[in-house]
Amino acid sequence: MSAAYVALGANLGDPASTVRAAFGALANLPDSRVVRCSALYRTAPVGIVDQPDFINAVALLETTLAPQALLDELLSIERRFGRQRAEKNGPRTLDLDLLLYDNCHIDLPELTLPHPRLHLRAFVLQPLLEIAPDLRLPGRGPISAWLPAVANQGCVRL
Ligand code: PH2
Ligand code: MG
Ligand code: MG
Repeated sequence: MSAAYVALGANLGDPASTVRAAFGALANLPDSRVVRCSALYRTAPVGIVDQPDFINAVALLETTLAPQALLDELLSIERRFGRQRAEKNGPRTLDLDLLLYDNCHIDLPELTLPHPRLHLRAFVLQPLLEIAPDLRLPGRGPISAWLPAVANQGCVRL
């Protein structure tokens, strides 16, 4: 079994209901088990700031799916929730990002592991810290060390 951390994000429709329903979709993935789910967080948009606030969360899965197979499953869930890819980093009904998969390093056009920006985003670090306080990022040390730098990003636990 491998450990995979997945980030959930939504800011269109009813994002809190969507993220809760997405936890359910993750629980139904083949050859996988949801071990832990964070609370929901209301977060200020990072990047394109002129869009609605996000609801974000993180889940820990145990899985025997390979990283790319897991990614394909996540993209399939996004499509089922009506995801349309218009503007990069723009508003979305559901975004599921693979953050970490064991200590794997992968550098492919469709998948970079660890996620290259996870240590710069309060909306990922804060829920990660909640479910895995001792987690270390391969090559970057403990996640707790990265939190002070993102303290100015709006992120409120619901
Ligand atoms: N996702 C992005 C860009 N900006 N900001 C917040 N607060 N939450 C997100 O999930 C998010 C974002 C690209 O995936
Ligand atoms: Mg994303
Ligand atoms: Mg994504």
